[in-house]
Amino acid sequence: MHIEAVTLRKLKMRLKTPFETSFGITRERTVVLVELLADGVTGWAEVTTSEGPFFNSETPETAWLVIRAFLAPLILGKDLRCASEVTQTFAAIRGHEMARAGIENALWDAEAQQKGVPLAKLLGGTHPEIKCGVSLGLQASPEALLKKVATELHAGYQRIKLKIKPGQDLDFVRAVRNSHPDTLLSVDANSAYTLADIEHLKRFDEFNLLMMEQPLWWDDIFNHARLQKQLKTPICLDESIRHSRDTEAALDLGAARIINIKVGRVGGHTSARQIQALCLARNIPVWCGGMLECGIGRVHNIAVSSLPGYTLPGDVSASKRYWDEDLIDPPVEVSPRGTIPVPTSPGLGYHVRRDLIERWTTEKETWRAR
Ligand code: OSB
Ligand code: MG
Repeated sequence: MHIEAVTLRKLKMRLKTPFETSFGITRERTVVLVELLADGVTGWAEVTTSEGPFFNSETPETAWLVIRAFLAPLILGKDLRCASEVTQTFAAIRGHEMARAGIENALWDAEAQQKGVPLAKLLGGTHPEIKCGVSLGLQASPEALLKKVATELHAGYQRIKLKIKPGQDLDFVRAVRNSHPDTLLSVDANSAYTLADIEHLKRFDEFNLLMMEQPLWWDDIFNHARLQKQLKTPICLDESIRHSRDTEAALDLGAARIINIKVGRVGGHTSARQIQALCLARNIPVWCGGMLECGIGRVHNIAVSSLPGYTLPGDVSASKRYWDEDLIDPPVEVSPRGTIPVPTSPGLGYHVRRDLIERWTTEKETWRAR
């Protein structure tokens, strides 16, 4: 693959409803898209940064800077045998996983198109459809939350994840569990607790939860191992897993029994596959997390979720839960059984809506091979 050009765009996209986590409220997403031209084919990917450095340390602006100053110059005019080779090209770059993933994943789309295969197949996907769950943001009251849960279960979603934080946790979870005794239910704290809360966190054991996601510090593994020893509920790590070595450390220490794989957080498809392979070999269930992506990131997530070992419903759900209009055609739709079919046409398998992308672009920069 000869890399001819890289274009970055920033788009503002208003969410249909604000999404609140323990680290803040998102009303409008700043979506960063990568458009990469290689051998006449255009690959697309999304840089999945949050609006500020509150999920991990990256932001749309840090990713833009790192791509402009360091990543794009390393690949422009170069020839790569395949997308995964870029991990060696980028080996000197420390951190900035989401920036790296934006470039690498666009290369994967381009490679899939060039080879005439679906991205899911190129990644090693085997499932014809993926299982879908939803992530529900913090709500004003247990009653409001119960209404949301009912809507999503009615739509067919197979697992409900509730965001929690101190002061908005046990009562909310209890209300949902009492109304839905058999639903696959999990909670996600996005690092809102500390080890001082250990007695409090133990109280979640009574709800028969599928997992508790990232209760402690965003960059911690060791203290999660201390906590897991005291909990019956399986811990799932999200924020603190950046690559397969983190995963190995977490599993060896007993810090988690389930791993959330986000293709941006771990630096791209190659790293995501290493984590998937490691967990599969150790019989650790994985699932694909979300970052409120537009259609382009969402479709990469569908492909990722089709690999062996993704046995739990993920946070990949329908476009219409987030957007009035999505950047792909058709939008991502979920069946009444709570599944999404894995595309079988080459590349992403959805049409990218350039018209909308152009209309909503607020910033754009292109770098070409000289
Ligand atoms: O921790 O999984 C998370 C959204 C933004 C940042 C972090 C997280 C989330 C979600 C939403 O839970 C998942 C989604 O629906 O995209
Ligand atoms: Mg999470």
